[in-house]
Amino acid sequence: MSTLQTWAQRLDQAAMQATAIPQLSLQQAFDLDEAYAIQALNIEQRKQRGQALVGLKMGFTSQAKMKQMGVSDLIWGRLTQDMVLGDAEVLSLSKFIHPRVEIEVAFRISERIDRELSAEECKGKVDAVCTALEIIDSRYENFKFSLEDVVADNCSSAAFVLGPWKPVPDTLNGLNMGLYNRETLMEMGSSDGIMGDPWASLAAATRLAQRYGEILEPGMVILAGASTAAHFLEPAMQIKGAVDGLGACGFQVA
Ligand code: OOG
Ligand code: MG
Repeated sequence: MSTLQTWAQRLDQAAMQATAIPQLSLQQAFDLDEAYAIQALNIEQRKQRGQALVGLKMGFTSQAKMKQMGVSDLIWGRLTQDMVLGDAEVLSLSKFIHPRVEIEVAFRISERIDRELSAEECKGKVDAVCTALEIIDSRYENFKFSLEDVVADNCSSAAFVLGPWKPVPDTLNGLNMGLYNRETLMEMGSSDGIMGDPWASLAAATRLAQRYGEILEPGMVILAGASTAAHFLEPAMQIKGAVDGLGACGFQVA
C-alpha cells in the first residue's frame, strides 16, 4: 500500500473513531499535490461506504480565518452526504474530536460546471443561496496543522447545516454575518470578508475543481468559507447563524 493511501486511511479512521492523530507532516514532508491526492483517497473511502459527494467547501477565503489558523492560502475540500446536519437538529459532541463552528454562505449549483468561470459567469449557474453553518473538526492533535496537513484532512470538514434556500439576491456584498450562542453574539463579520465578494470564492471553486478533476453538478452545494474566526462547541450550546437577507439556521449541541 502506498504511503498516501496509508495516510488517507489514518485520517478516515481518526474521523470515524473521533480520535486525534499527530500531524502527518511532522512524520514526513509532502507537497500540496500529494496532500490533495491524500484528500481524494480519504474521500474515496467514504464513497466506498456509500456516501455521495454533495458539494465542495472553500477554506481560508478570509483574513479572519487565515489569521486564526496561521495559514495564508486558499484550500478546498469535499462535502459528502454523511456530513449533512438538518436545520435545528442536535449535534452530538461524542462523534467529534474538538469541533468548532463557523458562519458561512452556501451556493446551490443549477448547471453542470466543468471549467473555470469568472465570478460574473458563476451568477448564471446558481439558482439559490442560503445561510450555512460549518462544523470543522481537525483530525490533528490540538487542531494544529500545516497547509498540506489540513488539505489532506479534507480541510477539517466534519458537518454542515443549511438554512432554507433563498432566491439569489442582486448582491452578496455588504451582508452582516452573525454567529450566535442562544442570544449571545459570538462573532460578527461581513460577506465582504470572503475574498471581497462570496462570488469570487465560487469562481475560485470552479478553478480548483477543474484543476483537480471534480465536476460541479446541479444540486451541489458550495460553501464559500467563513468570514470570521471559528468557535469551539460546548455542551448545551444553541448555535444560530444569520446572514442579512439570507435567513438563519442553527443546531443544538448535546
Ligand atoms: C480549516 C477549514 C477552513 C474556512 O471556512 O475557512 C474553513 C480549519 O480552519 O480547520 O473551513
Ligand atoms: Mg469553513
